[in-house]
Amino acid sequence: MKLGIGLYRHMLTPDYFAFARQAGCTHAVIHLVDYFNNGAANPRNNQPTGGRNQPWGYAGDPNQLWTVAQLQAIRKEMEAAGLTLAAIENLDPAHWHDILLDGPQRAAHIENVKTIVRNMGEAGIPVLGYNFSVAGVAGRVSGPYGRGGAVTVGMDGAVDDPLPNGVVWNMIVDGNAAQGTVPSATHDQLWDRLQRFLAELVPVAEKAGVRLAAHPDDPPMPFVRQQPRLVYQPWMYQRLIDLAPSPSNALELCVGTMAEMTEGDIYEAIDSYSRQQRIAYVHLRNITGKVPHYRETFIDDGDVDMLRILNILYRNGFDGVIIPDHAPQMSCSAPWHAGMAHTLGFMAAAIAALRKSMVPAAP
Ligand SMILES: [Mn+2]
Repeated sequence: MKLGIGLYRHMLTPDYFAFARQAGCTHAVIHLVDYFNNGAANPRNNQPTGGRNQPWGYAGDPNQLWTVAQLQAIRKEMEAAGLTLAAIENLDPAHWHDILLDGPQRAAHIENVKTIVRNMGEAGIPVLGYNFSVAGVAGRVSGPYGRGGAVTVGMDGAVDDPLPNGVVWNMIVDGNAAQGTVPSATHDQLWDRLQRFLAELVPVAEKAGVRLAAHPDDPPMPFVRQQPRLVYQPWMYQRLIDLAPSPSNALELCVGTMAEMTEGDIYEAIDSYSRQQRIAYVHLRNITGKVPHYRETFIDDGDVDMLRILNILYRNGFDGVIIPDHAPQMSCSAPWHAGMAHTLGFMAAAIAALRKSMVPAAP
């Protein structure tokens, strides 16, 4: 088990790399999509929240794919700072929105993702996290809900306003789109889109030495903004795994999102997926409640027994990276850093305790 950090695009700087090393991280997962791009309601000092009818920001340039040189440069810069680049998290909706929508540019967008996967393989970056979702992260609220009044994120009931044309995965892919809304799909249609995506991408990923790692739907509701969700109960991850029996068809397992789900047992689910060796990396986050009413909490303060989760992963021989997902904002001049440092300290201590414990890791 390796301790890592997640860094947004604007955090890919020497200061943040040094902060991660100082907190004990050996690995990092990075975001190359700038979720905050011209997003007025979406400040950079916290996770992009996705409130009611508030897209995060503008998607990137549809014609600029991440190049091998660009990816290699970032990896080397991080290595010089003592960090291993473990994964890129999320595709830019500009590059693949018509795969999600089954739209007219689907074939070109499949080629985009194939190119990105090949470029990552060539640049030595082994995991691509993705979220196969039309509406993306939306419908959340933010406020002083955490211990001691720390600002955290949560949900206060379902959001079913339809998705406006030009918005995909809660980012603006077309600022000049015609008035109107994105038609609703069915769950079967969305699973069919995922199946076709995996059929085309998994062989390319295998060849490139890259694992595709799926995040569950956050928030995990059957529908958000009248668009269906894929993985909104713990057992639905098994359906995704079974679509393509390959180590390159893997999970970006999000403990917080799974804890927000209304059915199943999170400990049994994580035991099952880690036994199958299908977890590429883990988002660790605690919460209280269930959708559509939950709150993110400090790592040591929610409904989930984090030591039990880490013990299950350790016992099953999980040797991938664990990163804090989001952390509450602490009251000081560096709220993001303080929240992350608190979470990373807890995680580092838990991992150290597991290594010293009498429970042997699986061979
Ligand atoms: Mn997550």
